[in-house]
Amino acid sequence: MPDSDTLIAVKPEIAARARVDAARYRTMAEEAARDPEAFWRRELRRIAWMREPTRIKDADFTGDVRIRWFEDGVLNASVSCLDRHIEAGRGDQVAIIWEGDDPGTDAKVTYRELHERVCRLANALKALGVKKGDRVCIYLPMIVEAAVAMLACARIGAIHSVVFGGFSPDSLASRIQDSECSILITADEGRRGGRAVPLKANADEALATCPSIRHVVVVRHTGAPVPMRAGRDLWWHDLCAEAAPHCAPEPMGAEDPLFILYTSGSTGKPKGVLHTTGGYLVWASFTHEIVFDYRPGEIYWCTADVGWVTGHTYIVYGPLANGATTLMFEGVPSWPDSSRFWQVVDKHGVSIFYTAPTAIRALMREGEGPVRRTSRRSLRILGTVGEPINPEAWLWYYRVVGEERCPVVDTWWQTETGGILISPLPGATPLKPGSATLPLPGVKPAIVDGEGRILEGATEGNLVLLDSWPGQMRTVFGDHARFVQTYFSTFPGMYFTGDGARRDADGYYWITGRVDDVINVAGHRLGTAEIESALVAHPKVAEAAVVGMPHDIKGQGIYAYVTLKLGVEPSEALRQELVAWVRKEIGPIATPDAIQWAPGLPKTRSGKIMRRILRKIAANETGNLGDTSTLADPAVVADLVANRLSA
Ligand code: 6R9
Repeated sequence: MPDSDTLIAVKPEIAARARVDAARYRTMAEEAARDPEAFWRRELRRIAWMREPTRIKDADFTGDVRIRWFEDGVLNASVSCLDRHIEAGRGDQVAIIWEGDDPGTDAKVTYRELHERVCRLANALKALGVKKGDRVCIYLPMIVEAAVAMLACARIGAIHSVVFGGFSPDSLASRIQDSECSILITADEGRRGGRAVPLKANADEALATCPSIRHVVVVRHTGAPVPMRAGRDLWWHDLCAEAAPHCAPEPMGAEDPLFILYTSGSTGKPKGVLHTTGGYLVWASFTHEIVFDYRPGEIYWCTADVGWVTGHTYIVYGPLANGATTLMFEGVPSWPDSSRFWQVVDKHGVSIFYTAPTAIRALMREGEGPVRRTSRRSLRILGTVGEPINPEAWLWYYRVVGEERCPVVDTWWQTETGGILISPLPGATPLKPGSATLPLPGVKPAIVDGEGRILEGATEGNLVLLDSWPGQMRTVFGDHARFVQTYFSTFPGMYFTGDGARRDADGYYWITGRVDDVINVAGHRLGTAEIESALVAHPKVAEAAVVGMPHDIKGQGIYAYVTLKLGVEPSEALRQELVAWVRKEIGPIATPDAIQWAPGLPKTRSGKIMRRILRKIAANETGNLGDTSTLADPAVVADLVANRLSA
């Protein structure tokens, strides 16, 4: 069994026909660093422009922070994703393969059909009064309409804000309120693992507190009866049937917003990460092509949900900009059985497969049987994203799923980065199980110590980026000060990722996980502050502190310390009540794995909760709690240690 520093050489058969081999990677990285203007002036031509930009880059990470790319360019993202493929004679190629939750259901949509569906919805939205710059919320299951809705917004210059279908009515409402969306696009129900997800019912509950919403456009998906409020709610198919099948694309400045996507941080409510049109699309297309070595005709499958950034960039914008056939899967890996992923790979002849470590770990637990039952001959490239992958899971993916034939690209990036920043390239980079390896051309990572000093060579510390890349987020919607504060104040002049990383003697990066109060549960990013505020909103809870704990499948689990109000007795019933409460407040992804009753929380004399201690107790590292001398009441810790849960 090779250890995690094993080097797996680039496969000659992959390198021979790869878009980027080792020599080409070196040339690209060297040119992008030496003359970024020339490099990006060439690369920007990979997408369609109405007016090609002459200004390339204008970025400053100091002061007010200004990030602009291709500023005088004019384009429409939907043209790159649709019209130009039709103009190039590829209108009959399949753009989207949809695989339903139920193995018997699927659909194929060509570029020509997708174009028409997008134009019809775009016209329908216009008829509802949606204009350039307006915000449209999309709360849909993994169905083709989700991609249609995103592209229809792009077509008319509306800013989409997709909210993951697993979020609760409250979470949906706060996102709609923050960006004052005027339209909500949803469905009667979603379907996952044989169960219905009541999207319209959730939406109705959310809308009680969302006065900005004028209309709700409802996709009939499962056909379940749902109440429709007269004057407000409209059926998608009625609107689209009446709308014209052609819609002129709105000319957009490269720096006009394309979308907002909410993501959790270490403090406060989720932030509306804002991405703009030109730079984002160039980055999506560039990275999708080089990281997955995409070539025309291949079937590409990213298993993420469009509610997350991975779905935005690597199900919709990147693949469609590159004229790929992208697969959208409504279901889950374990249903009807844990062979499902590989059955879908065989059914549709998938060449490139991109998923999350948590799914790999869950499937690994089921053994090799469900994988071996399938052929998987079509697979060429495997990818992972969302959280650190342990070498054991990496090797299982490489050996069992890919039969040592397919390079595994471990892609590190964030909602904020718009696309992949650190990743192997299949034809260029020798692999090390568990390492995201090297930065892509044009990406300038560094590791800094607590004081922001750049550390050289093999080292470990905080991961920062020293310069801008086209796909970088531009601001927090409606709150630029928060953008500057969150990302550029910890280490002035640098973008701080919130992640820790190690760099080995070969210059390879190993992401060690978040160093802030963000936890990563099954690849879903959650702020501990959000879960805490949900807990303290319960009438019986006085105080709560939430930390991540190691979890075999999910990477991290949620461990909550809860202090009850005076006179309230802890009980199993109350524990269950609190679990259900958090699920209702945020959504099932925030379900606490453990709730420990805490008579008090360890605090400094100034009242700050010492999370370092709470993390160690949750991880059962109680032999080494570090310095506790600044605690206001050291007895609290002894109680927490004595009563820790082994969840
Ligand atoms: C794309 C996405 C971002 C956070 C990021 C990091 C973790 C993502 C990773 C990884 C180790 C990888 N993360 N990819 N950690 N190796 N290959 O996941 O965006 O939801 O914003 O999460 O996820 O901690 O900071 P997002």
